[in-house]
Amino acid sequence: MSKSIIFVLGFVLSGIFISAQTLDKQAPQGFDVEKKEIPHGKIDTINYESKTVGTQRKALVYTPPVFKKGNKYPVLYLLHGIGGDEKEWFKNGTPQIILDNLYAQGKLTPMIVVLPNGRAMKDDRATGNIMAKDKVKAFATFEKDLLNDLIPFIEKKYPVKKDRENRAIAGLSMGGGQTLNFGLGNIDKFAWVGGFSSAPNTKEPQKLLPNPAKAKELKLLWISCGDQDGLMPFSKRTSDYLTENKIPHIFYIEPGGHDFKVWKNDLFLFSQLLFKPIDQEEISNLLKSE
Ligand code: FER
Repeated sequence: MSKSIIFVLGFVLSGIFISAQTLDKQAPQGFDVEKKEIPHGKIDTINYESKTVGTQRKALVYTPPVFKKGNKYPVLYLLHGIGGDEKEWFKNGTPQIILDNLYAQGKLTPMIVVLPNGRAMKDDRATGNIMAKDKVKAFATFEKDLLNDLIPFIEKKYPVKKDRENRAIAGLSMGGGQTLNFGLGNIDKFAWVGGFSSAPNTKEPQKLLPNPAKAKELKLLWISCGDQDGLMPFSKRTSDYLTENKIPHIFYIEPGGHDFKVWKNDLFLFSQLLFKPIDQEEISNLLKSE
């Protein structure tokens, strides 16, 4: 047998391909319930030196249940919303439970997940007026902190693959806007981009992606929003622009509002697509069907 046939067979047999048949539109009951009997990943708190902010900053890092220092892993940077910090996903979205459960079913490519603090300023806590101008601005400043401080730190401290095809970014609301702004603005750094219920900080489409064809280099461009969410126009105008410019992407309108029920479901779906050969059109059609 030729090497390429063995390679392809290996992929198929290990279930590493995701196909529409194996992807639920809504996570099944129990997807976010801790199961004692399965292996668990580990959560670390890290401190990194931020030249951008001039402080030590915190992030959480989730390593998968089977984590061998000798292997190298792709990385997902998962960003929080305007009322949160590096612990928001962990406390309200329990990615460690959702992902442990998916690993137990063989549904994920092993990856490291980094939960940063996306409010890049000296006092980065979600206290006082979270809508204050300087606090909102700090969500834009985070682009520099992420690219110049946090990513290099993670790449030094953890056994990670450092090319764009092994780096993903996703986030909810303000973090969704950051994801689209930073991801589409740095396609040379990220090949997997997921904006969940993206907020008004999302750049206007023309500014977000002045050269739409560049986005064809992405492996996955995911945009989702709850059908009851008042922020829908920001996702819709982005998706419309992509469609007008014939840029493959997934636009998933799901039942729900602006809350973690939606974002947990997004993480459940999005994480299963990461770092695998996927067909965006097939998945898009599946998510559109009634
Ligand atoms: C706004 C409405 C919502 C806004 C931000 C948000 C900066 C963010 C919401 C969230 O992160 O959940 O007008 O302006």
